Amino acid sequence: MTVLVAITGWDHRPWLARFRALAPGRRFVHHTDTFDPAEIRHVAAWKPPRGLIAGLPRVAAIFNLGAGVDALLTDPSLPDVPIVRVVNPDLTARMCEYVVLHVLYHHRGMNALRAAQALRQWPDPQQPAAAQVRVGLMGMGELGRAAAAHLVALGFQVAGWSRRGHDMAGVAAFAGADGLDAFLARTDILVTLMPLTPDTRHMIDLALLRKLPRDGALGGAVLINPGRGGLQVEADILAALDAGSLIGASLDVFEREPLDAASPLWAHPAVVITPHNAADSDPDVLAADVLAQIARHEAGEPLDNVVDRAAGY
Ligand code: NDP
Ligand code: OXD
Repeated sequence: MTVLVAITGWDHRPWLARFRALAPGRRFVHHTDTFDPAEIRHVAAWKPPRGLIAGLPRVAAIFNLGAGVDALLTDPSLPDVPIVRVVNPDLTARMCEYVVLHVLYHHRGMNALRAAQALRQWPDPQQPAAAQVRVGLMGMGELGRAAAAHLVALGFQVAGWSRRGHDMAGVAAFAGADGLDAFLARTDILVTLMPLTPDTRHMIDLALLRKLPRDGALGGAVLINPGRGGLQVEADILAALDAGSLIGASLDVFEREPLDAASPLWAHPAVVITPHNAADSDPDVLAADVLAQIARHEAGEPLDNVVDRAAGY
């Protein structure tokens, strides 16, 4: 059966090329090509046009080409078929690189050091040890747990907060609304790796950021968000930076992407901006996973990494 590749926002051509190279006996079409909707059983999708998948009468499964399914789930017409998301060591390793890079960047006071360099100054900052710094991960799923393991190995005090709690050696566990304030009160560097759902939308607001400590080893709190822009209220991040609830931030994702050229975040000296590339989906790696799962599905075997649609992730 034909596989529909429905990608917007990314270049779809490397995906099509990779799929065709790996499965020359199968037909792959992009959603802008001419095809019969009834020939499609499987869809490989990233931000597909709304209503497109509802128009495929024989669709049996959707393969989301990223880890987060929030964009897909905003389509109210999406048929009730399994949605598979990306869980892959390559994607996980990329996210771990991002988290470690930015935790170390703020831990080592790089914003201040870069500013001093620009002025040809030779400052004498007090550098705390990693063991004095408390990192807190909101979201302890595939990516949060892997990042936590790297941070533990570097010697940071690491805690995780999640919906149902977790059990990971060396990482303090906090769960649900009851555990949130205690988690925030012990967090100098907050890393948000939650999915965007109705429960998590705009959770990173001024009220939450005010609960981060100001007396930690870094002299204040830092936010690192490689999760989703919809988790944060950008005006509140700016207000928290102004008020001293935050001393720095690294943001990979934004409420609207690309970030508006007029956003004050661009020029803020305490903010590092990256263009939603914390963990890119690499077609050379991930197309093979999709094809393997399609083959299993056609053989009547269960799919892996199926999204819980009620939970939204
Ligand atoms: P998982 O589904 O494996 O983990 C999600 C975690 O978030 C779980 O620990 C879950 O709790 C927790 N969570 C969900 N809802 C809530 C809630 N309401 N309150 C508290 N905790 C909650 O996702 P991944 O780790 O694979 O990915 C996380 C996110 O990272 C993706 O959804 C995506 O948005 C983002 N991402 C960003 C990329 C980028 O390039 N910037 C690349 C890849 C992913 P529990 O364990 O209890 O279920
Ligand atoms: C993802 C992403 O969810 O790239 O995988 O944002």
